[in-house]
Amino acid sequence: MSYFQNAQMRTTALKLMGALLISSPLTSPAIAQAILKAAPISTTLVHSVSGAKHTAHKAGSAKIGEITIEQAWTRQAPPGAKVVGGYARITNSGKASDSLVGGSASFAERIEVHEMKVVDEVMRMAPLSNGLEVKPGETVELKPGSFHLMFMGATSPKAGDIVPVTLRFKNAGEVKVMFPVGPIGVKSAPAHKDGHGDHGKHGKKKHGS
Ligand SMILES: [Cu+2]
Repeated sequence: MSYFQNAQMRTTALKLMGALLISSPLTSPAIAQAILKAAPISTTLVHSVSGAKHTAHKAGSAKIGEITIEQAWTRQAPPGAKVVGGYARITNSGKASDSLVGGSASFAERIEVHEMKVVDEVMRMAPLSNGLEVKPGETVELKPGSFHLMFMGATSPKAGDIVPVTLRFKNAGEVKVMFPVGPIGVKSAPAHKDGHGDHGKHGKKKHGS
């Protein structure tokens, strides 16, 4: 019998190996990438649709205070582009308003929080100087064509990688979120589509604590 009881466990293990190897200075990034590629991204990254307890350690998810971040992602920039968008779903389960005001990432000079708005009948993006408010009990989606993070002066992350980003909230403070990176031009999260059929296969299994 195989050491790994099923494909899901094997996949998760591969992911962990890949992550460890990437963090090890002794290992070639190419080897780590090969291992990550061997693990189908769709089965492992995000099982975080519900259950805050379950989300804290998943790629794309994090929690700080009353703020929960889910389904964070970014994408590879087109060749030559120095800016790239970042997206996530942010929920405030507290009793006070909070605002996403910025953050930092090793691959970007700075992070701005942008909105899209129509100026002279043209959709343009503009920084939100006071940040993006998330009211008590509300969920705000950062997504293409709407609110988004803008990684400025960025060295593009590579499709298939998972990159650390620190998000800063006015009240809750800073939180690190791992952003899966999708291919150039994609309009939705690389690892997760609402309604995908994957949950049933491993819903009863533990995958991490
Ligand atoms: Cu923007």
